[in-house]
Amino acid sequence: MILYGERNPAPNPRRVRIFLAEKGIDLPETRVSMREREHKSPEHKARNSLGQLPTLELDDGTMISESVSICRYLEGIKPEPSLFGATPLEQATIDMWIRRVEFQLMTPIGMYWRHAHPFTAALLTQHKDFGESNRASTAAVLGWLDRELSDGRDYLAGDYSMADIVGQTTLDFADFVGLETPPDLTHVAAWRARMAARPSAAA
Ligand SMILES: N[C@@H](CCC(=O)N[C@@H](CS)C(=O)NCC(=O)O)C(=O)O
Repeated sequence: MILYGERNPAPNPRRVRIFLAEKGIDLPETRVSMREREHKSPEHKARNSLGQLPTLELDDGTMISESVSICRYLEGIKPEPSLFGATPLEQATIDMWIRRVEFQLMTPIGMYWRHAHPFTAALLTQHKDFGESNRASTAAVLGWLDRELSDGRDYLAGDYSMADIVGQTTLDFADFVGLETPPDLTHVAAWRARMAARPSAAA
């Protein structure tokens, strides 16, 4: 297998690296430089027609994109330790939290990055007012997340899972773009500290 990815702060390839570290799977990443726009090259678009990272190439040449889908595949071939849940309820709860993080949290952070951040200004026509509006949207979702975590649970979906990896990478990327978690959100801060203490956080 060949894993195509990019260094931090790119959050989606990092999800897979953290997952691999947690699973104890040794799969080095082949870098596709986003700075050099290699992810939009014909060579990479032949792997992933969206020109995005990460992409996993299987030994028979099959390509899998989407970070969560890549991790689901890897979970299938190495089920332990389980990061997508064992029972139907665990699996549904983890899936619910992955979707909530992606739709509720990653969406405004991604829109801020695309429409308000100077690093992306050369890549698209920015709608600055819309971009800036995502600062308040992100803050509102973080407040909701803090209330969710105030019930005393250590992880988003029960035990540590893929949902936490998606959340961790999303909020670390939010820090990078300038949407830091407000310090008064103590439950989110404690949950993030739990993730940051795991050796996989270095991925
Ligand atoms: N939903 C995809 C998102 C992939 C994605 O947006 N990756 C970024 C790098 S972190 C990328 O390739 N951005 C370039 C683009 O979207 O054109 C996933 O989870 O893998």
